Amino acid sequence: MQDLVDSALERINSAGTAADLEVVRVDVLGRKGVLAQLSKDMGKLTADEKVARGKFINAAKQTLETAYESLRDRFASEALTARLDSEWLDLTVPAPGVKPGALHPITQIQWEIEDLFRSLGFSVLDGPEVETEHHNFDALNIPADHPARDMQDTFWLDAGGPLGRFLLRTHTSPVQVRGMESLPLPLRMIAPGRVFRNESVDASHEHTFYQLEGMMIDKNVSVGNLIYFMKTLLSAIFKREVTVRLRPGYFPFVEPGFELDIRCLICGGPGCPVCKQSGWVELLPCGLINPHVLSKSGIDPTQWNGFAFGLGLTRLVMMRYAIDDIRWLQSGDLRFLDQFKSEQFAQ
Ligand code: FA5
Repeated sequence: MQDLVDSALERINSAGTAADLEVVRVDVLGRKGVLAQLSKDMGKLTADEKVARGKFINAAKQTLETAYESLRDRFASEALTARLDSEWLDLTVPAPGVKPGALHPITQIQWEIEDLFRSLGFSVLDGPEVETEHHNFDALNIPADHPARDMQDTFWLDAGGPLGRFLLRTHTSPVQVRGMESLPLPLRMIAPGRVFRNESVDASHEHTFYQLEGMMIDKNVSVGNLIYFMKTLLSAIFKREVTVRLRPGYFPFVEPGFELDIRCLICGGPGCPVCKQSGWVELLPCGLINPHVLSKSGIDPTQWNGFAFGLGLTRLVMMRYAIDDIRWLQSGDLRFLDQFKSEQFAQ
């Protein structure tokens, strides 16, 4: 009997593959296998012999099953390892056909200007794109019945609060008000961001574009200070001489107010669709802060004054890279965007 068990064990241990082992399992442990043979003549045995045979069969069963299971598990683990090796995937390898992205040219220039103004002691503020009527208009000296509201038609929300209805901000100037509410005096701040207007789109006008607001409040701020900062900004961005002109401009929140225009860098002056054939592009309206605006935000205009400007950031990017149509900037067209990669990686 022991021989039978030994040779069954030998057969199990010498199975070379999972398939061989399965055949052996049926032969040895199956219904007609060794164990079944050992039980075959049980009926002819005495009671004591039956007990001894039962014990023997149980021990044999355990030995054979243990040998079988350990070999079965070994084959399974080897199969799994082989499969993992063959299907091994390096998740860090870039997928074929996916090109690394880059910062949008507006973001690149915005960051450059932020760095410049930080170096001049300005804080960089962020404001909400969904604004209150108070911050976007009233606090800037543009009450509900003022014609200046027509210059910036926008998208109104049904909801509102104690500070009036909500709207998509038409300019970054509301962040001036938020700056006056939150920063101690004297203050220097800039606020880049996205603004929205309900207007027809053409080569130089978008419904959604970027501005960069700037404001300085101190004692005895002059137009000379304002012009100094505007010139510093333009020469840092263009890194060359650009022709500008300053002319009076009307904005209810500055007095006096100016329009700073840049000689069109697309056509160089003779006229094109970007400059509406005028040779000049409106870029940087600015002025000294209207005393009413200061007092509306709780600042004493007899003690403090300041300047503010509202750079057309999207237009500045157009001028810097000679982009002849503003619509390229929001097109998401990779043929356009790819051109700005090398510039970014060079920095
Ligand atoms: C304003 O938005 C004022 N808040 C600017 C200001 C701030 C004046 C502080 C004084 C003191 P304006 O509507 O002109 O002004 O817009 C400012 C600049 O944004 C323009 O010079 C122009 O460069 C840009 N801009 C205006 N409308 C568009 C448009 N639809 N698409 C692209 N750029 C525009």
